[in-house]
Order: sequence, then C-alpha cells, then structure tokens
Amino acid sequence: MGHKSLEAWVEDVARLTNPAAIEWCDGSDAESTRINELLVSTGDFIRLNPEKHPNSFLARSDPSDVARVEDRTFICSRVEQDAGPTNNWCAPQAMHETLRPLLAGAMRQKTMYVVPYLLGPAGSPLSKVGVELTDSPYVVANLRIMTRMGQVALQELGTSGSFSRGLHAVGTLDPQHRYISHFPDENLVISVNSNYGGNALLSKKCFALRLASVLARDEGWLAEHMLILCLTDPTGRKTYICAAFPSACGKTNLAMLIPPARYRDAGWKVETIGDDIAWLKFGADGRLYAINPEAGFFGVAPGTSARTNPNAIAACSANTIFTNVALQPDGTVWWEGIGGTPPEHLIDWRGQPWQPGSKTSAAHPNSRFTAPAHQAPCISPDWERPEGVPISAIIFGGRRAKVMPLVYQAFNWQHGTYVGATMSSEKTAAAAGTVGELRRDPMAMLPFCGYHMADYWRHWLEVGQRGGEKMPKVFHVNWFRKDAQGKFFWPGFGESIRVLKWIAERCRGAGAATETPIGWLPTVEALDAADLGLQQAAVDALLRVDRQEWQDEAAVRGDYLGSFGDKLPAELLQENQALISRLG
Ligand code: GTP
Ligand code: SPV
Ligand code: MN
Repeated sequence: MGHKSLEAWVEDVARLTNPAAIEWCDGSDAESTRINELLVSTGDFIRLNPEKHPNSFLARSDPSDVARVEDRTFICSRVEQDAGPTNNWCAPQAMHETLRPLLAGAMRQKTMYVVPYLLGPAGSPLSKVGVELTDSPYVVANLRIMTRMGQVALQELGTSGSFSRGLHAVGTLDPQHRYISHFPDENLVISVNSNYGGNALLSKKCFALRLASVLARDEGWLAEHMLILCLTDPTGRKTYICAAFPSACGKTNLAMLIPPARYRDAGWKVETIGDDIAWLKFGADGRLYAINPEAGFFGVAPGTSARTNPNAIAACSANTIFTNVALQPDGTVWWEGIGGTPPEHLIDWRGQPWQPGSKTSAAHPNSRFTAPAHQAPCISPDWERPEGVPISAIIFGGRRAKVMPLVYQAFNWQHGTYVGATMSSEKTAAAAGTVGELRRDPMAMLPFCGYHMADYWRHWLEVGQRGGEKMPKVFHVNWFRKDAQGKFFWPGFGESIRVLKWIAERCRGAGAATETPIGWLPTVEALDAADLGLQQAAVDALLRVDRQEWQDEAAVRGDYLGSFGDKLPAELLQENQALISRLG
C-alpha cells in the first residue's frame, strides 16, 4: 500500500494489542457480505426478515454500553487549560500509561481491522481521511455505512497524505475502565471498553467533531453538531440552512421534514444534505459553505414512524443495522413510537420476552438505525457537491418546556454567537445521565468541543469578523414548550415548515417580525399557523417573551458565562448585559 507512517502505526498497534490477524478493509460489497455473515455466525447480528428488511440486521449491545459516556470521555491536550472547564482532562502521557495495560494483548485471538475512511465527498477540498484500527466487526459494518470506507479513502491518502488515527479495542466492556480519549496534539483517539455508537465509531463525534473542532480552529473553519438542509420555495428558490440541536432533540427529523399537503401543493420542499455533523468553510465568494462529512445516518429509532418521519423509515428499509430495538416474531423490528398498537409478543432490546404493559421499554430509548444516506428519498442532489452548499441561516435550539418561544432571530452574528453560547436543553437518553435535567449546551457542542469552550466562542466571533455581511443569519427555535399538562404546544415535525419558511423569508429581508428584548419574533400572521387549529393560549405561549422569566434566564446565563473566567470573550458578557437592559 506504500503509506509508510500508516504502515508503521498499524505495526506498532499490532505489537501492542497482539491480534491473530490483520485485515485491511477495501469497502467492497463482497467484504461487507463477509463481515455481516461473520457477525451472524457469532450471534452478534440477527438477520432480519429478508423480504421486509433486505440485507438488514439487529445487534444488541451490552446493557451497560448503550450511549455515549461523557464522564469517561477525555480531552488529553498537552496543556490542561486547552481542554477547558467543560471537558475532562488528563495529561497525554498519563493517559497513554493508563491505556497501555488495557490495550496490551487486547486483540489476542481476534482480527484487527484497518479501516480507512473518507469524511466528506471524494475530491472535496473540505474532506479529510481517518483510519480506525478496531477489533470489532460490528464497528466495521457500521463504518461502511457511516463513511466512505476503504479504497476511496486509500486513494485520497496516497503514499504521504495526513490522516486522523483512531484505535478502538472492545476489551472487557468494563464501564469503570471505559476510556474515550482524545489526543488533539497527536490527531489521535483511543477508545477501550465500549462498542456503542459515538464511543466506538471513532469517525463520528471523536474525529468529525472533537478532533476536527481543533483542526477547524487552527485552519479557520467550523466543525459543528449541525444538520444541513435545503429548503425550496414555490418559486424554486433554494435556501440552505444548518441547525444545531443537542443529541436527540430533532436534527434528523428536521433534516428530513415533509411539509403538510397545503405547503407541498404550493411547491415547498425540504431536502437533506446531512443530519448530524456539518463542516463549514469559506468559499471563494466569501460565504460559508457546508459539507456533510458522513455518508450515513445513525438515527434515533424511538419516535420514528411513517407518520413523523417517512423519509427515515424509507432510508432504513434495506441495508440497515438496527441496534437495541425490539424484535417481532416475524423477523421485523419494533420500537416505541413506530405507530400502531404494540404487538402481543416481542423480544426486547435485552433479548428478553416482552409484552404490552411491561414496565420497561421494548426498545432502548437510545436505540438506533444505521442507514446509508443515499437511501433517503429526501436526499438532496447537492449532498455530495465537493464545494458544499452556501449557508444562509444557522438555527440553534433545544428542549425547553418553558421560557423559550417557538422561534426568534438574533440581531446580528455577535448576538447570534451569544444565543448559541447560552443555549440550554433538557438532557436526553443519547448520553448516560439523568434524562430531563436542564443543562447549558453551547452550540449543542458541550460533549463535542475538543478544546476550551471560551476559545471556541472566540473562534466563532473571529469567523464572523471574517465573513462580515456575508455570514448566515442566526435563529433560535424550540419545538418542546409544554402546557401545564405536559403536552407540547407545537405539533412539530412536518408542521415546522412554517418556521423554516419564516426563516428563509428573513434571510432575504422579508418576513414580518416584531422586535422584542431577545430578538425578532414572527408576527402571528407571518407564522402562518392559522390552519393548525391551535388554541389561542398555545399561540400566545409559542410567541411569548415573558419579562420575568427572561430576567431569571439572563441571570443564570450571566453566572454561566462568568464561570469561564479570563478566556471568556467580553463581547458575550456585553450581549448578556444588553439583554438585561433591554428587558428593563
Ligand atoms: P442525535 O442523532 O442524537 O444527534 O439526535 P437528533 O438531534 O437527530 O434527534 P432526532 O431527530 O433523532 O429526534 C430525537 C427524538 O425527538 C425522536 O424521538 C423524535 O421523534 C423526537 N422529535 C424530533 N422532532 C420533534 C418535533 O418536532 N416535536 C417533537 N415533539 N418531537 C420531536
Ligand atoms: C449523538 O449522541 O449526538 C449522536 C449519537 O448522534 S452518537 O454517535 O452516539 O454520538
Ligand atoms: Mn448527534
């Protein structure tokens, strides 16, 4: 293969982990079939009904290994300050010493797969190569869907190209000795004792966000936890929009939105470019262009149905890996919120019999499907454009039962950076911890920023300086405001087209808006929601900016920003002060 430093690294790792065999993955169909059959033969995959789910499989992870583990995720920068207060830090040397005994002999009697992959379209100046060494065929099967894997990456790499290194060993799955360790100064990730999602598919959050955010800071671009969509209006005009919501807060669903009939008939359309990660760089015209570094969707299963997201259902109709969902006797999958009445008999995600009325859920709340992006009927013809797509709007959002209105627009980029930096959301099942607890999650990057959060905000402000008037407009949305009974005011999903429409109008200087202390809100008419049959109380709640609630919110934000100390860009505190004075 002729890439000296790659070959040397593979040899080094093999010496340490001692695999019985080494296999270089080429990404071919034949290889995929062989890996899937291997997983079936070891019982790690259950082949699903080939008529209903062709070439698709169910995997069950260890019950202690079902989500990202933020308390076991480390940023091992040389200087502790560089990791910042929001990351767990460990000195690189000390972490290497901790990991060495866990890795020593870890692949004995196993095959070590060398998985080269490309993040971003082939031939794109924005794309980057990674290589993951793993002893998990499950990871190989997932990477084949999630990335452009094998030959295409080796070609891009040539004999001397640079690449990010990921080393993954399944180990014993001991949660106490689970480490998801990032070494930004070595462009390296080492993961041991997990075989789930973002902990093990090192292309995703580890490389495309944590390491890439550091590269982006150094190279003048942005690596973000954002979907990318294309909104087409009845005149055929296209608006490209990115949106950053925390994990399990609606990125996949918004990226695949199908407008209700009235909008569809009028000519409104949403197409998907990406559903989780965006890399944004300046184009020759001075605008920000986004690519989706991934090639597949690792989507949340529960709540996905033919009613809420038919595009996702179609995307995972074949060639899909389902992890931790429930199994029906006929070899089809099931999860909470898939629609219809629950079947009488199921095997739950742990492999146990399950019946309606059982105390536990049949599918794990963070169960997922891994599906090729090109299988989504809504995939945009532009999704593999090497130069990316020009972004007009960036949306922030989270789950907030109270306070946050349905949508508002920031006054300018600096204010928008403040809006993103002070975002908060109720926690979900995508990470281990207490579901529902409110936490600040700046730019939806709290678990994914590979360096000091305040330096990251400084970088956002600097990128804004560079882009000037050509920067995207910034918005904030909240689909999750609840009434006193705990019911969502906003129907969400396809109906959110109304919000996208207003955003697109604002991007071209139209769309009626009311100025409020927090930013511009749509007028009731501009929201165009009359046909939704919402109660007046719901409309009021969705468009309400309550002075007292916002004064309380601003006070919390002030404390939060203050906790970042010297590195905090003064502009963000000024924005908070300005909000407080506008609130009067
Ligand atoms: P990650 O893949 O973890 O980054 O998640 P994500 O941001 O892509 O979230 P996703 O779209 O998968 O949605 C997560 C959950 O929120 C699913 O159960 C959805 O059904 C639900 N959800 C998504 N959009 C809406 C909405 O507009 N309203 C409501 N009420 N729920 C939604
Ligand atoms: C998320 O948690 O934001 C995900 C799933 O997209 S994982 O790949 O596990 O990070
Ligand atoms: Mn995500």
